[in-house]
Amino acid sequence: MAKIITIERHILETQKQFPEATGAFTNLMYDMALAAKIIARETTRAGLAGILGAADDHNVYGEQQQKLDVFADQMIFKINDHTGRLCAMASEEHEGLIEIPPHFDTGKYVLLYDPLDGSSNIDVNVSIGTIFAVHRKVTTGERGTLDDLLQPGRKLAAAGYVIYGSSTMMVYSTGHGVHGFTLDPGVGEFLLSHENIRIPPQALYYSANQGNQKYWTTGVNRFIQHLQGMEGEPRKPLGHRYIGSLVSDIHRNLLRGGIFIYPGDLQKPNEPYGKLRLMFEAQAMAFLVEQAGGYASDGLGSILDIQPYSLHQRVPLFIGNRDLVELAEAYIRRYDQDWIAAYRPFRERASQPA
Ligand code: P6P
Repeated sequence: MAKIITIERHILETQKQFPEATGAFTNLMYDMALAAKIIARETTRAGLAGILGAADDHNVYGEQQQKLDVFADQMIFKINDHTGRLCAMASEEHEGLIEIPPHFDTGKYVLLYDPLDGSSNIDVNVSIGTIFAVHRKVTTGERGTLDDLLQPGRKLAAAGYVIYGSSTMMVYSTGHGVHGFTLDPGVGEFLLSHENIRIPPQALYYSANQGNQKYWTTGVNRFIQHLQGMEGEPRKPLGHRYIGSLVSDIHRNLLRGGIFIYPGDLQKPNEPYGKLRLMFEAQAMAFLVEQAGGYASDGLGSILDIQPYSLHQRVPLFIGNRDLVELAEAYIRRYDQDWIAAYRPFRERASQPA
């Protein structure tokens, strides 16, 4: 019979090999696993809310029915605010830093999270996800500050995502490989199902919203046509798969090989940076994909090397098989100097004098 490995056992076993992986990670990952189980339960019921929820939009427990992303956001905060492991948090649903309540102890990590990414897909029963990232505290005060949150992805202590799909999976890394756990609802435990995920060397898919094609830059357009076997070096065309839920698209490409792109464009010349958020989506996914042997870029260079200047800053994202992401960079360097000139100041803002 195969070994039954829970998240706790897996981290304890990892700890033996890497002493610096402290017990705090076990607890932090468990906190996120608990949040995932509770959110999973709510997402599977979401479609029923209208039926089960009373006319005054209270659910069967008499609780005020909340939008699922608000519920997820509050759930993650409440599970983490009192543990003494964190000195600050930040959420895609909140404009600024989220303080640890003054009556709780603080710790040496900060948590950044997108509580329910792709939540517009809930009503049509498409899988959605939670994304989270953990940085180490770098400031000396007791409570965290923006400097503890706005760190480059290269410094991440851990990151992960939960995918609420045909099954609920939690995928995370503490810097020693990427590992996937599948929720056994009967036991209420996440069990190791995908140890040491490595992106397959041959990509099968590309993921892009073709509806934006008219706005894509020349380099991006020619890169996509190359993936379709119609431009540049002859190649077998890649299949096109696009769910419109970042976690689902990247998870599939991680397991099967592929590239996801959400490029910047010049539709609005003063907003050349695309749609996805660096601190709540791109950094965590870039950390995970690089840990699995892939690569993530904003078109100019690694997402993990970007020094953030704002919690909600947006970045273009090319993520997946390294050879394809680097090819995208080459197409952009060759054909998109005008876009690069418009975007570069945003990428380098943090290093400019305030
Ligand atoms: P579009 C969901 O809203 C999201 O933030 C990601 O999960 C997803 O990859 C992207 O936006 C989809 O954006 O413009 O293609 O609908």
